[in-house]
Amino acid sequence: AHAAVGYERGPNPTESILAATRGPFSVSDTNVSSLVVSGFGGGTIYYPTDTSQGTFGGVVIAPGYTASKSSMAWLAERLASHGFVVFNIDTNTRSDQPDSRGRQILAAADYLAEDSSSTVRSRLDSSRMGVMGHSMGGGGTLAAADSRPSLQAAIPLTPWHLDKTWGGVRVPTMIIGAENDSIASVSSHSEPFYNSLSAAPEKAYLELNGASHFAPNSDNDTIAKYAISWMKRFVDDDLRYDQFLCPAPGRSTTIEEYRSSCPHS
Ligand code: 9J3
Ligand code: ZN
Repeated sequence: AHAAVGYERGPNPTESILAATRGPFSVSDTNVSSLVVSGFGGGTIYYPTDTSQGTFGGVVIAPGYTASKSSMAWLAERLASHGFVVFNIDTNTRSDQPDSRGRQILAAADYLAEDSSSTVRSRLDSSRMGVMGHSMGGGGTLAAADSRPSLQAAIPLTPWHLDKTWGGVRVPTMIIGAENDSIASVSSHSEPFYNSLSAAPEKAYLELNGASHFAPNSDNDTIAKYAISWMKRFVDDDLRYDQFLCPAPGRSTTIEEYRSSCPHS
């Protein structure tokens, strides 16, 4: 046990709470039309209905090449149900490249903080934001973290980027790769990205056993467990989630390998 030191929201976490398809918070959502925003393609904001526990950290999620927000909706809603305001975005065009996706993630974070509805903004602590994305959206997640060190956490999912060196990133970053990814192979993408994160205060690399590039596009309890734990640990400073991150989990039916900067201080 320890004194509360961060922004803990929700009950003491357990394996079964993290394994369920929905967390403890009821979630509502609101669509943001591309016609009323600039710098990204609109999206859906998922937010906890609860107003009794204070504000929640924010998370922006971007899709991959040719994909829309529907590809990440499962994770956006699941993450929100653990106590985050989550903006699952579309990009301006489905062919936007990773650096553009990174700028769009930041534009969406700014929209969330400054221009979203009062219902959303009253629930959001905009000083605590994290970023995520799939594939080229994961490359964009690295780019966003690189250009905005005030972000609290980043999670590139089977990320794809031509730039393999991210030594400028100063944001706690968990990279989730997939062992059998033939589009963004871990040997050319996730692993060099992870190895290059020399300035990240904390980092982790989770490789999904036997998984493909598209594992992040449908319900995946392993992605959910570790992504929720990383956001809780670093967006909320919620030390109750350390138990799921450190000591690093070993190889299992779902985890091919896990590397990290444990213990996270
Ligand atoms: O966002 C992605 O799925 C990127 C992978 C890709 O298609 O890269 C080839 C140019
Ligand atoms: Zn590996």
